[in-house]
Amino acid sequence: MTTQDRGFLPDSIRTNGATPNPWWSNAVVYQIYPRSFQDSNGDGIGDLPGITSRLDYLADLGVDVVWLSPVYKSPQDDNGYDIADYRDIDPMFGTLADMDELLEQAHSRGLKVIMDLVVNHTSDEHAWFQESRDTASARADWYWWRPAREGTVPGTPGAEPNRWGSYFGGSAWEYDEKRGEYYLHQFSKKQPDLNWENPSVRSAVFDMMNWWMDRGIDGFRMDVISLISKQVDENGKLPGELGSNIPDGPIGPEGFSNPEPFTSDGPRLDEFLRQMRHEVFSKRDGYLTVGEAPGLGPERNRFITDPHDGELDMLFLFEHVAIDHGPTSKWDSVPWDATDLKRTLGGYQEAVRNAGWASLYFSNHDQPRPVSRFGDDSTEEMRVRSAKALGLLLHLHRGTPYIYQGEELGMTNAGYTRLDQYRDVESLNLYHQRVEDASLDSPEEMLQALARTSRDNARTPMQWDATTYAGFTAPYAPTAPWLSVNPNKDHINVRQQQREDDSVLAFYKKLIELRHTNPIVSAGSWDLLDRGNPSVYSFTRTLSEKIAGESGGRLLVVINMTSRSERVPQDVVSLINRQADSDRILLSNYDAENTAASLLLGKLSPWEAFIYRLE
Ligand code: TEU
Ligand code: CA
Repeated sequence: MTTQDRGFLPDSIRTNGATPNPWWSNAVVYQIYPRSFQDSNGDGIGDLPGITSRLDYLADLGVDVVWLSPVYKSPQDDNGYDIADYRDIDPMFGTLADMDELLEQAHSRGLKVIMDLVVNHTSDEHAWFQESRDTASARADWYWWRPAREGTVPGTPGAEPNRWGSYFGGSAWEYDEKRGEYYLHQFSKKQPDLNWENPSVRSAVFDMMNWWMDRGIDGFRMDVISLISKQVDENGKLPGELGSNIPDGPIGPEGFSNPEPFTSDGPRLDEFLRQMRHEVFSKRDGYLTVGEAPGLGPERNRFITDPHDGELDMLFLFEHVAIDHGPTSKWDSVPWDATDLKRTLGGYQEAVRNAGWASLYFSNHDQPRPVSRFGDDSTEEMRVRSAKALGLLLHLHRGTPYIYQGEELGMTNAGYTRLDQYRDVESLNLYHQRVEDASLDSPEEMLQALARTSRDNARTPMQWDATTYAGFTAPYAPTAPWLSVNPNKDHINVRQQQREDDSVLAFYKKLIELRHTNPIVSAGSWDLLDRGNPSVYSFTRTLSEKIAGESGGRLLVVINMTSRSERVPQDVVSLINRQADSDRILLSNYDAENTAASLLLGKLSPWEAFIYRLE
């Protein structure tokens, strides 16, 4: 198969008149976190030659697109989301030549490659920022510089320009001795926010994007792209700044306000994204753009992804990965049930019914592992059943599914019990601030919160086999992996699952194949059943024969989201009409006979999930 025909739907099939049949309309994307995927040189850190050596695995899995988390030159304060040179590869990951080789090898296997684009901020070590520290330089206005509050001593608490807190803890402002002013950083202090108001910043970013597109990449995943336009008053002042006409938001328990209402979905976001489309993508095709969009809801998703509005192909929304978050912080967890997922995922689906497109994800390098979080990893049997159930649930929605490395194995949270096992800047900052500086939590409480929610849960090395370092790096490698391997690599690993027909891996392959071969899965409309049921998630997918001819039809999808048996919902009973024909079961995480029996008895087994062909 060539790159061209992968992902294409037959011409006759339109996605229900909505998005006009782009190449990615039945594609599946696989996210690689390069640090943790495959080490090729024994330094304990994954790298580009390592990824290239595993492309056959990805081709065999059947995915269409690979998204690489950042591999650019970086001091690695936030594992590469702090970029010091956009046009070079960090030596830790390899060279530009290694990147070219990866692209060539991927393309020859029919795989597209998109890179992470991190342009809300750069590293403080980027040449742009270093120059910007000098008020006389041409780049003086490339970042959000502000003086200390009048009547305060610069650099002392309370002298910050406003009260915004950083997402990684502490103030969002850092004082720079050289410039004698503060700069804004929504993330770590080594990630200063770029000033997109300045047209030269925008053209420098678009030049760089064109440079990569010309080099042969197939698009970008755009980091926190919803944050690039900040709300300012008519004098260019940020909320809460001295003399600003816009007040700051409420101050939280840690003494800071949340910048999100003022920095997410700012007044010029659409304008900036259209300009980007025009400057970088308008003369190209066969590419994919996906924007990470904290703070945006389903309606804005519809607008931004509607091709008529000319912005982005799809967005990552956050509502469904916040259903277990407490009211003020992701570190307090609250109970959730299937109705929360139906409300959030369902809300995305309903908003793009007639225009626009959805991305589908449970997992990425920032989220805990879905099988530990939404599934049940307490026994091996439940881990396998629930990993498959969650995969089936997600992949049977309408949109573009994203698989994060290891999700296809049902990899679990890290299970760390000590602070010295963590590496993530967010986790470490938080512990220091909440436990050591402010005594808001006890060490035990914080370790529990980290074990549940830390981003390092997703970042443990990929489990290829059962050897000492899980095949991520050679067992005799001089350096241990940068983050320790989960001991459950002994039984959860690629090699093992490739040998078993009923592994989570084998099940994911079927899900991917189904999206490629069954137009109802990629194009059919989505209709929720039994909205109020807290235990069973069920819906139908329908593709009318008028659009799809023989490929049309209707699928019923049912997922028991608990580790108990549950009654088959009444809606499902009436659709199946007591036929319960095992030949109609397209896929089940039990076997088809078993599922047919469940339907006849009206009782679903724990985490039972299946697709039933109605018409
Ligand atoms: O994440 C931004 C984001 O909104 C998060 O998921 C964030 O990690 C979380 O809210 C913190 O509590 C993106 C990247 O995916 C993340 O890895 C980077 O650290 C961040 O941007 C800054 O570049
Ligand atoms: Ca390496």
